[in-house]
Amino acid sequence: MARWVTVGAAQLGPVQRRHSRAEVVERMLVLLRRAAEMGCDLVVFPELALTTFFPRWFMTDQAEIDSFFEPEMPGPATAPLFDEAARLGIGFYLGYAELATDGDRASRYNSSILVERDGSVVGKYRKVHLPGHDEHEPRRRFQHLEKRYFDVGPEGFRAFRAFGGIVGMALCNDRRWPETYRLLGLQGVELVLIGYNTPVHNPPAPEHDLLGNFHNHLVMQAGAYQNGTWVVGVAKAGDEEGVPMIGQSAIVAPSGEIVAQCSTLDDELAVARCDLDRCTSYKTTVFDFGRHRRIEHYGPIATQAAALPPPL
Ligand code: ING
Repeated sequence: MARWVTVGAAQLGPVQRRHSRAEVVERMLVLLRRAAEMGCDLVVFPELALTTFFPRWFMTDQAEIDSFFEPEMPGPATAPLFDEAARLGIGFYLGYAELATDGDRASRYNSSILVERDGSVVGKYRKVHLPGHDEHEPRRRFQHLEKRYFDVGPEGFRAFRAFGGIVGMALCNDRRWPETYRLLGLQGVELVLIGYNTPVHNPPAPEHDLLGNFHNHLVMQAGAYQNGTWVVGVAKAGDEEGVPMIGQSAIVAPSGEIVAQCSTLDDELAVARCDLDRCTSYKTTVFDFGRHRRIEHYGPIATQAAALPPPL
């Protein structure tokens, strides 16, 4: 028996600072309608899909910074996306900058939301692994100030029942950390959705640049196989404000094989029919955690709360 979910990886090309949310949502609606024609149940959009990747700039004016955030989801600019998706009977994952207020206290997260086919909100994720730096580093060709503009997500990694299976979310740098997949894997996850904005050049380690696309797929393929789950990684790609970003959005099977991939740096939809039951042959054999995983024998490091590597 199979549990089919037809998934569309809805890669976006560059979003420039001059592009309005309405223009971006219009581009997303084109991909959503194409996904409907191709029988998709679920469409995955990138991280921070609604605006340009603003952490590339050092800003001090809070009003300017907050212009990149969404105080409500859906809001006026995104309601058309929610409405059309519900009309088409398609669920979606959307990455966006969340401005959350609790009384007079404001928190700012790099977030994603998961919406079911009936338009109901299944869950929200707030990014844990914030890369980059928090102070201006003028020697860099561009900044990466996620640590400055976002708070660390307090809820961690949660899996949700949706689309006939168990679905988890992550964002961009999260995909590089094995803990992301394992914490979802320990919840039985069968489909991990990850939007990303990844510059080709990483200023602290230019020697890695040539391997950017390799590392992108390496981490998602490993995470998929080692936890017996589908993984969908979706880029905002191309040259944004003079900063080239990788594409190669991909749908990865629990075997670790890439079954669909984007091949441009523009708006592009890659589609795959995903049988969630393909997770079973990994979760019940090589990665049967109950039978084979021995955390009680991994030594003291495994049980320490903050297992930090020794300083270099
Ligand atoms: N971006 C990047 C990512 O983890 C990065 C940061 C770039 C890390 C290049 C390593 C190399 O894909 C975000 N937004 O996390």
